[in-house]
Amino acid sequence: MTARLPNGLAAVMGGRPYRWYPSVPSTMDEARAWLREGAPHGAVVLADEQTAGRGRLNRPWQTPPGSALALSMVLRPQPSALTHLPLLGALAVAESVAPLGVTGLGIKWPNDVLVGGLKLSGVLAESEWDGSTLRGAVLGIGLNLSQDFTGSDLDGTAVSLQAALGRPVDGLAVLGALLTQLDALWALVGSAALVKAWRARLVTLGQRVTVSTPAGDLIGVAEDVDADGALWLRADNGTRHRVMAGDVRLRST
Ligand code: BT5
Repeated sequence: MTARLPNGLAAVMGGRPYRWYPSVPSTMDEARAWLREGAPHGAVVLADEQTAGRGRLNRPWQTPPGSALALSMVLRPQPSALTHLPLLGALAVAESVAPLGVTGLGIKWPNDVLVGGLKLSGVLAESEWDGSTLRGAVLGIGLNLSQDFTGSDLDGTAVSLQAALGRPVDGLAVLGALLTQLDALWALVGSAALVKAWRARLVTLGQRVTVSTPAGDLIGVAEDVDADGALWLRADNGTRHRVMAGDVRLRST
């Protein structure tokens, strides 16, 4: 494995413990295994390619070789702060690519980073429990660097940083910026300041949306988010709903 480490990765990682794989089913599983072995807070698993990358609800996440960042960071949060991890991931991605001059950048509730309505990055937070004791959490981030989605099954829904900027990107520099943001924003996890900064980048508020939840679809206006990052939706019949997890689709009517 070491022989194939990409040049410059060690410098970007500094003193941070990390494991890099040319190809792995999912960095989530590697990071969870490492967490169970005692990985410290901030340890990172990275892969050039994932053969079974996953999103929420076990949906597939595509990471072809040489084209994207795929990483999972081991975190040791308080149980009460678990709801903030998706916010941390999405905000860190947005803040790390914003200085590159990406236009139309925003976060779709709760944790998709979009450019011009297309998905640039997805975030997945998972936790490891020992009965009722939280062992730790893993924050997974997939960030498209250079894929061309034209003609693929994600044509019209996904975008890479290179396509958004119209120029090649330095993946190591993006990784460095992302890790810097994750470390800095970690200090805000559990606080109102994190929610405020994340809320300021949300493109969902004030929009008419369909929210698919495990309990079924809700249609209405996305009114606000609360201290946990939950979405408050005013349904067409006037009732208000608090949604902790779900998928949002913008509606034209
Ligand atoms: C997510 O799920 O967006 C979370 C994705 C997390 C991926 C990272 S990569 C590192 C770590 N290791 C893993 O195995 N996972 C994490 P969700 O909101 O459920 O979105 C999944 C949907 O996004 C899929 O059903 C596709 O429609 C779409 N999708 C898949 N690959 C994509 C890509 N590369 N770019 C944009 N959209 C994609």
